[in-house]
Amino acid sequence: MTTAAPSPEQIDSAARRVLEDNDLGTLVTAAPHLYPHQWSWDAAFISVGLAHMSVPRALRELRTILDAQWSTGMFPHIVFSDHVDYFPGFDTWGTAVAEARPSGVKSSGICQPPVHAYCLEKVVRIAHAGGGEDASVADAFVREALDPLHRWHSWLSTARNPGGTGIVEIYHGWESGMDNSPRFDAIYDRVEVPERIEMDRTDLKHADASERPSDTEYQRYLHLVRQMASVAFDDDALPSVMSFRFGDIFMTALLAVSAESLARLADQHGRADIASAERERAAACRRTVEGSVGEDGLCRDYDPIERTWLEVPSLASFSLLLCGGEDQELLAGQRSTLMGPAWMGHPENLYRLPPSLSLDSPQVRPPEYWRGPVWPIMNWLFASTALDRGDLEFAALVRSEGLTQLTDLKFGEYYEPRTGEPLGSHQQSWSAMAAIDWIT
Ligand code: 9WN
Repeated sequence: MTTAAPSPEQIDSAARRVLEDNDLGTLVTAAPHLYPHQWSWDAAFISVGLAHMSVPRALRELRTILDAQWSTGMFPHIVFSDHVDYFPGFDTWGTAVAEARPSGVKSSGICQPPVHAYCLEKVVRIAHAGGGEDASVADAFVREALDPLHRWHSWLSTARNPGGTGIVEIYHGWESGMDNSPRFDAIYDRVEVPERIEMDRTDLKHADASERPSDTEYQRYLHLVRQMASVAFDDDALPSVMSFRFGDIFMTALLAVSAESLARLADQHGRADIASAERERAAACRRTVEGSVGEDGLCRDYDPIERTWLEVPSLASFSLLLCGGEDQELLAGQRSTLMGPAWMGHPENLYRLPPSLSLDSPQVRPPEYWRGPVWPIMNWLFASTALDRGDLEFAALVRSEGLTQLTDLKFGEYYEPRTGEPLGSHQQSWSAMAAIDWIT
């Protein structure tokens, strides 16, 4: 006897339960065991899910991000809760010595992709659709958040643009959010770890080793943290000490997306100064993303040391679909490649969803993390930005396939593209958020 698939109502209520269970009051953990703290871009996405449940709670989540902002403008990638079962924790990060860190907040010392203003705009729309008190608290929050968000974007455009290319530069794969994607392989090969660093891989207690980065990769990750700590996380000093420097085209596209959102929010609140600066930023980032497109029509990351483009097709190669651009042919080309037989339409795929890597890629290694699996949050992001650009067909396809994938009610962090097996953490908050936003 086959059991009926859960209804949208059942998926929605299971997803809401995930956010409730992971809620520590001022922050929702990215996942119950594997990630017991607040992650920056996770939290932004999660706030959209929370807004469907309680607008004040969604704003509280975003407030925790703002409270953790460094004096430089950076939003740190982790705000630590009191949980100790996570490595590397606050002490290992060494950010106690970072002058820019607000003293009352324990955080890591790197950033993650800038999706905050984009998600805040979604929260505001949900609040306004509800009206009443929700709309006025959301508006009051926006008025307070405009300057911090503007400083965050400006930091990305200055401190993280040391070579003036306009491509957001990162100093750790964790900053990209796509940690062990083959995008970074050539750059990680330059990272030499002089002596073995003591590690406590708490992650391997909560996820299968075959789905996580290797020990060799983790040694490099930790070495980079040490390099940053050696200069007390000082932005000016980082470019000269870091052995990992990478021009991230996906981050650049997301900066365009968020800058556009921030410009609209600023307009709504009479802040023409921020609106015009953010609109300029968005246009410049979009031009940079367009300019990264190679002969195959895909976006490329940049190696700021060798000053060359990096030709490693991955989900990030479709960054133009996130931010849009002037050249409609380029956009149409990326859309058709992504939907085609090497990517979403691969004959071995269980669902027509955008994978982190093509199953035809020489570097593909599902079930490993960002080397092939399908990520529900990426499904949501690509569907949501497609909808914003008016591509209803793409958005509807990904929503429908993405929801079917989530009928297992596991809310996997990522999924095996061929079998649909949930991988990494289960009850992952941002996967639950995708379901809530799609259904509600
Ligand atoms: C390191 C929390 C985070 C996501 C990242 C994802 C993974 C952490 C890890 O989990 O990264 O930051 O330990 O693997 O790659 O995108 O924000 O969900």
